[in-house]
Amino acid sequence: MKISALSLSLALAAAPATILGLSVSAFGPALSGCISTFARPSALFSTKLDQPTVNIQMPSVTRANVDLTSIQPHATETVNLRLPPGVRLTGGDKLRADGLTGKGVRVAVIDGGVDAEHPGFNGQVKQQRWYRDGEWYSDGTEDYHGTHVAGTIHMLAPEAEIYNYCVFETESAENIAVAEAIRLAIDDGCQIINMSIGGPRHNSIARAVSAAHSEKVLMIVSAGNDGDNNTLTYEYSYPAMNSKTVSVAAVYKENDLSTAPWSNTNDAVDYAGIGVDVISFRAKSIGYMKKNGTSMASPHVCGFVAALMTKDGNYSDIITNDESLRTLLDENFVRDIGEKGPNNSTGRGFLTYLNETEYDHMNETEYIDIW
Ligand SMILES: [Ca+2]
Ligand SMILES: [Ca+2]
Repeated sequence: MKISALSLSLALAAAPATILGLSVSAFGPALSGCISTFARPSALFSTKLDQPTVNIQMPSVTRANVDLTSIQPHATETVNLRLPPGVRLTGGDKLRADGLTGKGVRVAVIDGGVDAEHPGFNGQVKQQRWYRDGEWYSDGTEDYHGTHVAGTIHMLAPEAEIYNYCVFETESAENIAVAEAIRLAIDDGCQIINMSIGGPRHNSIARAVSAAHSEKVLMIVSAGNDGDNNTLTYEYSYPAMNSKTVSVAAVYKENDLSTAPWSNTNDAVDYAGIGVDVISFRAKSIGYMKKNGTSMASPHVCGFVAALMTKDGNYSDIITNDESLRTLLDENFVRDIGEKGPNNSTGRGFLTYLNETEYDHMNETEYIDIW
């Protein structure tokens, strides 16, 4: 049976409260324990099949009434990207201004296929492995999960090299594909891995995660979309629950970064990223699309960390493994959400390169107008 990202999205649309259970049944009992992606349809809790896409034209540099001074393309970019709100709230503009562009950093995107030809990537998708039968970016249903995820990472770390490992649309069991992809990413010299995927605990993946951890490869993982809007109940998803990975919850841009009701809550959640109405690249065309999910929150954190890891930057020597990363983030780049201190829905809080003043300014005045 063919596995694809949107199979899950359809299952999500049908009954978002039981995502993982449904994803298993959707993939058939023979594949129980399967891994799924964590995108959600745009309309929350919709019971019908929604197209999770809002197509947005590529920005024009001459657009009226828009201050473009802070959103000029990076020197190496051939396309004038307009940085989306989530990227800007995470500090995308400031990272670029400070020269933290991900140069010298290799990021693994274990996901669906990425449309490497999308002009927004500016050629930074350097390698694609595992699957190359038919169109990389298409599963025939316009889900385009991998391209969207990789796009967010790229916009935060425009000079990072993206290595794409396609673990969907394979004919084999995808758990094995994920474990294999993690090992390939280690061998390929990736320093950080984004996994906007998840499922029940699986030994092959746990072993691969341990291998990556001992090789000091950072792993940023979506917390999962199984949330019941109750922080006191736990929803489990792996490899996010694995203590060797960084688990990322989804929050809204609005209302003081309130938690998305479907974002998993548990004591393994480490941080939060923007995961609602996230604008990123749309495969198969020049442009953008909007998606929801912890799938979209994780790449904000991954891209941010990749930027911090910029070779010869201020933080490249500090981030040497998972533990040093957490210490750096906790001491410098966390914006607490809700009750003071860590909690089950957003962990230690929202990660951003902006200081409090800059964040408040961006939040109140800048980011929303340009879209
Ligand atoms: Ca819960
Ligand atoms: Ca808190």
